[in-house]
Amino acid sequence: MTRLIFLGPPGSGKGTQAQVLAEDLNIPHISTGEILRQAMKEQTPLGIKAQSYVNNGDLVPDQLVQDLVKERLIQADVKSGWILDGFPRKVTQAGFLEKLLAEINQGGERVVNLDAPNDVVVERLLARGRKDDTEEVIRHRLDVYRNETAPLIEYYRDRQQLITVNGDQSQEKVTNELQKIVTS
Ligand code: B4P
Repeated sequence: MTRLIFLGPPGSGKGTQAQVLAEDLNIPHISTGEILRQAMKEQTPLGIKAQSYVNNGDLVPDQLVQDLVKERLIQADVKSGWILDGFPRKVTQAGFLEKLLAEINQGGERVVNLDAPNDVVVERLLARGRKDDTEEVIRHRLDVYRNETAPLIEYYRDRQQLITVNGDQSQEKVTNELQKIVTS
């Protein structure tokens, strides 16, 4: 049973690696960023509320993402495991998740901290060129990461759930390391 959380700055490879690993393991890849972008595309009430935050590189309010994570984690397909990519992103969201997982009997999750230096992630994101991948928005997302998300590294280290992987390697090398971790 694999339950993994991917942490790391924007552009560190969370989404890229989570997708590969989830396919390998045949478990759902739950990306809050993807769910929000899909909702924005379809202009659902969630998408309309989220769009200015996502486009500016700000975190969407906790309540919105927490509701969507809760709804997703009670679906039948998560019984065989899951990979959470991009959630939690704040200590408040981590507290919410801890409580939720206890309620729905889904403990034992491990946390992968994918690390990569700022200049590397800026270059990758500029090359990708999503709507929120302009230089100004990327710099802002990195500030938000440092202030809001990086404290989760200590949070999960204290709970002995943290595994750090160097994201500044080829995609294949990172995938190999992650495959070793999930099979160990
Ligand atoms: P996300 O969708 O999570 O976006 P991200 O942090 O930029 O990372 P992503 O996973 O897409 O990119 P990756 O590193 O894989 O969030 C977007 C927005 O949604 C947030 O800013 C926020 O507004 C909102 N949001 C999401 N979750 C939220 C939450 N919990 N609370 C509040 N708001 C939330 O890949 C980047 C690029 O690098 C790709 O082009 C890839 O091909 C390349 N790449 C990856 N690995 C590489 C490697 N090893 N070598 C070379 N290139 C590589």
